Amino acid sequence: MPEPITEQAERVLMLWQGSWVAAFAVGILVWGLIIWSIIFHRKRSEQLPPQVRYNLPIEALYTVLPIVVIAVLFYFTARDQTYLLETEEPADTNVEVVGFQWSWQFNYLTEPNPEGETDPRSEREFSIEGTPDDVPTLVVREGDVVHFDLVSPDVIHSFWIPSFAFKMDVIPGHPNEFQVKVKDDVVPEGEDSATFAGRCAELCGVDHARMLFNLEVMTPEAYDAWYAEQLETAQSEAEQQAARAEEQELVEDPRPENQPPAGDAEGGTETEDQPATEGAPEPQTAETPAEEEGGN
Ligand SMILES: [Cu+2]
Repeated sequence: MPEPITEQAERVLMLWQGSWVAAFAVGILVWGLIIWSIIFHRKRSEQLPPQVRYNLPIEALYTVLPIVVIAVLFYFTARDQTYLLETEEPADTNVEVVGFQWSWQFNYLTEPNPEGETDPRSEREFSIEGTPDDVPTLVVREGDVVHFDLVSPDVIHSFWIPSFAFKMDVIPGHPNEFQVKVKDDVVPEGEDSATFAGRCAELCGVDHARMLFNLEVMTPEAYDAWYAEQLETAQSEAEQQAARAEEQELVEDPRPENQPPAGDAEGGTETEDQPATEGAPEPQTAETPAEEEGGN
């Protein structure tokens, strides 16, 4: 098992270890009984041993004991599952994870987007998008509560970070969510960040195996600097885009503004009535004086 880097992963590890301890206890009991009967109840003579049946206490025991074992396992599983899917605590960071064929996009949002709306209330601050050749890096801050909204535009993927000891399906049309509390001691002393592996855990097509990403856990100082830098880059990009769009509008504007009145105002019927005359306004001005003349 990889070293858990979230409080939730710690819980998963405990459940896993606890289940093994329970399994071992049952195993030791069973192996002990087998060995005991092999050693102390070997065939001693040709005589058939006394045949017994319907031992009520033993039958009750081996009915009740498995039920107790299962009930205990069930209790801890249900308790931990509830804890792992808890999203009540306000998150410090909100990341919308878009799994697509075949990479990931991480959208940093101002608030969670559990409905997976394409036009969410929450603002998108910036995005990190990968390709199969250019593996993206998801960055989180040490000690943060990080909320993940999982959405897919195409097929089912699975968002898996082994160090979270957790994975969750990314399903088209069915947004999923979970959140983790990153532990405080993830980044080694004297360093700015620690990197972990992430991958898609659901066979999702021919390039499924290339659907990798990195998780970088940064110290608060490093993360804040990184975040500010991302915001700045996103802002200047948005400004550039706006400037480009404005330029384009200036170039394209004269046409759409001149054309619609000519084509739209009088509709198709007018052009059918007067196929020879060019432009609608002219016949209109010609008609009005004619009407006035008729009235007089
Ligand atoms: Cu996938």
